[in-house]
Amino acid sequence: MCAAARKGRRKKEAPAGDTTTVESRKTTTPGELPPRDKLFQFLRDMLLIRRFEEKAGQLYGMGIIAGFCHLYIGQEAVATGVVHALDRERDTVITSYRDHGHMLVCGTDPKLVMAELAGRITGCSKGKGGSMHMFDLKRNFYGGHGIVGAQVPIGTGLAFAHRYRQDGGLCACFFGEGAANQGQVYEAFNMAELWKLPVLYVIENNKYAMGTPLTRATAQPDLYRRGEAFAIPGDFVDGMDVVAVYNKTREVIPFVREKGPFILEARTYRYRGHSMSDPAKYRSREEVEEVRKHHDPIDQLRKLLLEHGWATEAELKEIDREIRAVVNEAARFAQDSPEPPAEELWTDVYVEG
Ligand SMILES: Cc1ncc(C[n+]2csc(CCOP(=O)(O)OP(=O)(O)O)c2C)c(N)n1
Repeated sequence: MCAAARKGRRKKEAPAGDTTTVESRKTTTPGELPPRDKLFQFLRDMLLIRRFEEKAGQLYGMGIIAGFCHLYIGQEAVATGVVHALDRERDTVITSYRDHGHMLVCGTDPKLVMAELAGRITGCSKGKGGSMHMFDLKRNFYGGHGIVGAQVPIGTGLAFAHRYRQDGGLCACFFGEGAANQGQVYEAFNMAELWKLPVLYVIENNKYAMGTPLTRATAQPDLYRRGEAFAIPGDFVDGMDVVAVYNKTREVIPFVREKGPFILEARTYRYRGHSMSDPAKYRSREEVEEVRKHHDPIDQLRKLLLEHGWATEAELKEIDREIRAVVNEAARFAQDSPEPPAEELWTDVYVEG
């Protein structure tokens, strides 16, 4: 039986037309508005990610951060909207190498994240993981994975652990639209549905897998339908609208806890290249500018707060100033911290003998 036929499990069909293009993305916010305080938390977290990533980009340019570094600028609403809808005491989070934003919104101290990026001993992985391999057990954040798609079976395993321990938790497992073409993803989907595991698969469709646009690599671009062969329901959301992401995640979470996996495709966009070494020549400057100008997640939330009279321009500027201070402090902390000593070469690493 296909997912569409399962009572209570299928969602509305995608609207006609190519809903995956930036142009056709809706900018209105469906559902009820969360309370004002919540909206301010969204703003703070999205700004923290934005300013943090901008600073990381600068430090990379100065040679203070080296190696791989994938920035999350443009995608802030996805991690923020999803993580705020979770129960942070019990739910787990796992993602790819584009992980700084998820960690920050999970509550890891920005100082520890920046120090990790700079390869310092004070970093959350003692400076030995770097940008792609961060971890924070206390905050139920399970990485940070450099192998495309690897976090999907691992996240499914986390969901199995929730079920096995009967702790009521779920795993929010984030991956990109490029990873959605990987074979291991479908093995994981099959088991997740077979065992009705509490896992929310969040596909962050940012339109490009390195330099390859979605439409060149994917025969069926409605990624939220990728679970149909396994009877896993799905839906999509405007990933540039934090309220929409939050509301949609809250809506599907009871289903995930009680009945099993769900695929949420968040249609978003990354403003920077794939990594710091990518000049992003495969798309036009105008394309990026169009999204920045009309769909930026932070600008949209600011506008919403102003329109409702819930914030003044001065308050918004003050929040930005505070966040910049936090990020500057994190950068100072990272630069002032020492590198790991030579003995650390042999600790916390797996060496096959
Ligand atoms: C198994 C594997 N194949 C290839 C790569 C090289 N690689 C790194 S990122 C990437 C693109 C992934 O794109 P997507 O899943 O859409 O995530 P995004 O980078 O857009 O967040 C590729 C092919 C890898 N790290 N692992």
